[in-house]
This record gives sequence, structure tokens and C-alpha cells, in this order.
Amino acid sequence: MMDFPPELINFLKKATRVAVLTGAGVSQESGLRTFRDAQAGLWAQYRPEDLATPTAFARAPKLVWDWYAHRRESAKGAQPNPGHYALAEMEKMIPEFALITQNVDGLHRMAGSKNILELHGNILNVRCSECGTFAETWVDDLEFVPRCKKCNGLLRPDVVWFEESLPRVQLDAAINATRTCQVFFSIGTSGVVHPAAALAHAAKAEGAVVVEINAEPTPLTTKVDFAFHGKSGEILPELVKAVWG
Ligand code: BV8
Ligand code: ZN
Repeated sequence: MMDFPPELINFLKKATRVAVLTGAGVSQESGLRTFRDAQAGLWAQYRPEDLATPTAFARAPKLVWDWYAHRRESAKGAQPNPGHYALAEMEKMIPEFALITQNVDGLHRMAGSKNILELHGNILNVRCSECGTFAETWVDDLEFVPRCKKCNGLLRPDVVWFEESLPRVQLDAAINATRTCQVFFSIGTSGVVHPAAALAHAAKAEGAVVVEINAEPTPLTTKVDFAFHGKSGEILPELVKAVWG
């Protein structure tokens, strides 16, 4: 049983407004690779940053499509881990709770979280790169990228690529939750991708208590009020039990 600082426990017991930012580390114990982990197999030769861009898709649409098809299948086969469930539990205890996620794997929703802000989209959804229509079905195993039934445009994953803007509604809601929260958690993220990486600093500037839960130190670690280094799937359930029994 981990022992948490009493001042954090007492603060969380009284908190009514909490914002949580999660990154790929929260899904690591569900068997999904984080961005920093070396890619596997045939994808090992590519850097994610070189595939998750409109330029890459324009230059090699089939390569990018296949990378997402591979990751979509992994995400479909993944289950939420105790860290996802602990966050869904925490949400039930806090009147105003926002779960801001950089993850595209849909595992927070599967675990029962409700107020989820997907800043970088959702890999399980596919839309047309021209007219934006979402595709209900498509064929994955052809030698070319499937096309939109309405306008014949190339289909693409419904995620935010580098150099693409984040969805306005989700980002505004995330900024608002960050500005008004009493406690901000940064969990399983290396805190290098912007603008998500700026949220913890904004919370701090507004006087929130900032808590980091991550496998290793990050650039944020020296700036937070409490830092716990370890697996989120182990720390989060213990924290929820220590605060809310
Ligand atoms: C934008 C979807 C405006 C796609 C993703 C210089 C300064 C500031 C910004 C920029 C800059 N240069 C370029 C930019 C902009 C760029 C950016 O931030 N680049 C970075 C690389 C510097 N940002 C953008 O382009 C964004 N858009 O800014 O629009 C604009 C418009 C036009 C022109 C310019 C700008 C769009 C960013 C969104 C990109 N899409 N994902 C996909 O999934 O394929 S980002 C992707 O990478 C993920 O979603 C995630 O957000 C990010 C990876 O970060 P993490 O989630 O933190 O994962 P990571 O692997 O890094 O870390 C995991 C952590 O978990 C580690 O610390 C590890 O220790 C820990 N961990 C591991 N296991 C566990 C654990 N912790 C706990 N428990 C465990 N078990
Ligand atoms: Zn279309």
C-alpha cells in the first residue's frame, strides 16, 4: 500500500473541480505502445512523428493508412487497465471533473469515464480526407487506400496529425477545465507535444495543485506540487482508495 502525503489526500477529499490530462503511458499497461517506445516489427524503421503528418499521408498514403490500420487493430484488441478504471471512479467522486486525453485508443470511454475531451481524435474512427464524411465500413486489405463512398476522396484516420489544429470545441473545454480546476493531474505523458503540454503550466499559473504520475521524470516534474514515479495502473487505484476508500 503506497502512502500518499496527507495534505494531498485532504485536498482531494475536499476538491470539487479536478482536471486530468492523460498520455500514452496510461495505455501502456493495456499493451499499447507509447510514442516514445520504439515501434515494433516492420514499423520499427519509422518514427511516429514522420508518419503522423499530412505530408506523410500525401506522399505515401498507403504506408500511413497501413500504420493506422495496424494500430487500430491493436487498440480494438486492448482492454482498459486499472488506471483507466481508477480515473472513471475518481470522476464519480468529483462534482466537476474533466478527463482531457491525448490518447486516441478509446480506452477511457471503455472504462466508463464520461466527461472525456479527446484532443487528438480517435483512431477507431475513419473519415474522408476531402469531404469529412465518417465511413461506417471500409475494406482494409486492398493494395490501395479505401475511398469515400460519397466523393471518392481518400479515407484517413480521425486523428489530429502534427501540424494539424486540434478540435476547437475539445481544446476550449480543456483550457476552461484547466483554468478553473483546483487539482490538475498530468498522467502518463512526456509533456512534449503542444498545445496539450502547456495545460499543466496553465493550471499551475492559475493556482491549481498540480500532480504528476508518470513512469519517469519529465520536464514538468520540477514544476509540480506532487510527483509520483511508477506505473499509473498501480498508483491510481491506490490513490483513489487512499482518498475515497
Ligand atoms: C498544432 C494523434 C497548431 C496522432 C498526436 C515547437 C514548440 C511547440 C509546438 C511545436 C513545435 N514544433 C512543432 C510544434 C507543434 C507540434 C508539436 O508539439 N510537436 C512536438 C513534437 C514538438 N504540435 C502540433 O503539430 C499539434 N498541432 O500545434 O496546431 C499548428 C498548426 C499549423 C502548424 C503548426 C502548428 C498537433 C499535435 C497532435 C499530434 N498528434 N497523436 C497519432 O496518434 O498517430 S500526438 C501523439 O504524440 C500522441 O497523441 C501524444 O500526444 C504524443 C505522445 O505523447 P505522450 O502521450 O506523452 O506519449 P509519450 O510516448 O511521449 O510519453 C509516454 C509517457 O508515459 C512517458 O513519459 C513514459 O515514461 C510514461 N509511461 C510509460 N508507461 C507508463 C508511463 N507512465 C505511467 N505508467 C506507465 N505504465
Ligand atoms: Zn468524401
